[in-house]
Amino acid sequence: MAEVCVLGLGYVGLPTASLLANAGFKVLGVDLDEHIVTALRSGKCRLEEAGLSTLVSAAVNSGNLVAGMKPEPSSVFILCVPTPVTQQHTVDLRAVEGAARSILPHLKKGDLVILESTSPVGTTRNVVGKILSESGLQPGRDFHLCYCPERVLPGNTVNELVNNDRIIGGFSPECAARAEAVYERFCQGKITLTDDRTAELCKLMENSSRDVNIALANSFARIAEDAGINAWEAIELASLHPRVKILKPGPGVGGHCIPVDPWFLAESFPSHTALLKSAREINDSQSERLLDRMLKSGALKAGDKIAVLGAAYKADIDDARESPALHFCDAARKQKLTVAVHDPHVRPGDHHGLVSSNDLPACLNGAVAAVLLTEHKTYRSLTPEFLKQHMKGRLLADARNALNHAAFRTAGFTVLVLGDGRVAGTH
Ligand code: SAJ
Repeated sequence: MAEVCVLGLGYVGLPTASLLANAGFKVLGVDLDEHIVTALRSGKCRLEEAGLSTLVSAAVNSGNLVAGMKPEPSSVFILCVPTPVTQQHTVDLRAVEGAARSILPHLKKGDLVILESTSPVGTTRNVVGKILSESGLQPGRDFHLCYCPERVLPGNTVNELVNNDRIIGGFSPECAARAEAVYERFCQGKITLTDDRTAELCKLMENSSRDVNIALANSFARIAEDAGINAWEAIELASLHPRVKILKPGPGVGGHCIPVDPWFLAESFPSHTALLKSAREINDSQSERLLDRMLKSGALKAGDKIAVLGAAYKADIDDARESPALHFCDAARKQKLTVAVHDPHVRPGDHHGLVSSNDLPACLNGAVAAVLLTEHKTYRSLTPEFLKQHMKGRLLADARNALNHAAFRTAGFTVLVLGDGRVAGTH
């Protein structure tokens, strides 16, 4: 019998299962995708994350981590399954419900069930707890039930899983104390106990707050563009104020968390979420605005090719879920432009074929314009000579303020920088 059963072996479940196994627990990792299970059985991990493959292979080689497609009896069940948002901006809890149902036959007195997936307020008790009550066992009385949100930053997952402070929300204080005994085996951050509903709201507040703050930076970028000012400089100067810290503008907000989570609050509390909805709209329309500026430059016409540099939603990761590149490509194709997307990390087969190639010259070849959407390290050293060698045209848009604009302008490029409204040649 496993001591811990982790359901969902994605960006959070896999490192969590591995850390628990390396901390000495007998762990069963469960996923419905047989490719993930097969890969894990041979000690491999498909995710590109610093330190993750070493962690996974150590856990598998120790014999403490095994993989399967179905849960088995265990003392602890941790649910790390996706909670996506639908086209109508409502939460899709089918994976949580399915995971809860899959452990129902195995649940026994004294077990601990933890939900980690980001979820609307009340999901732990009203969805997971309710389903598990069909066993005749009650949360808080017969088994322990908790909500323990993850807070890790993709790209730094392993480090943050160990070192971030953690919140544990218990259905009862006893439930929370039981979960604390599990997490403290690998978590070196401060662990604070609360109730399940507060922990659920807390997680949604964290990501909504970041979304709103990015939308604020993007609004400032729009103002600066209209006013003929460089927002990047203005933001840096405003952030010298001791109580002001403005985030960076960009082509929008991607990933599976920040663009999704505010909708959970909007769905449950429509009267109090005008600010959150407005932030979503601003962030979602950023890449289309950039395309508009490119079109207004007059350098592009129907049929022309644009090279999109960067499909991942942020620098130096291989994840393109909800990436601004998806919005940009859709908008460009609507304008009858041909789009070729390059990314050094995202595989061409992933994300419905978003990435055309991992070969940069092939992507740039014959392009009239190039647009940098993700500031991957490899792009920072791009030179005008390299782009000139492969591109047909000389339009360059930089959504991350990451390139040496002066060098490109000197080499004859028209350079549009998101958030910089100054007229070329005046700076
Ligand atoms: N972005 C900007 N400007 C900024 C910062 C970010 O445009 O100044 C963009 C990024 O380019 C990216 C998006 O926002 O497209 C999100 O990136 P991120 O690094 O802010 O966050 P995520 O989605 O990778 O991870 C977030 C984190 N939440 C917070 O910082 C509050 C992480 O701690 C959570 O664990 C994670 O969501 C999650 O799983 O919920």
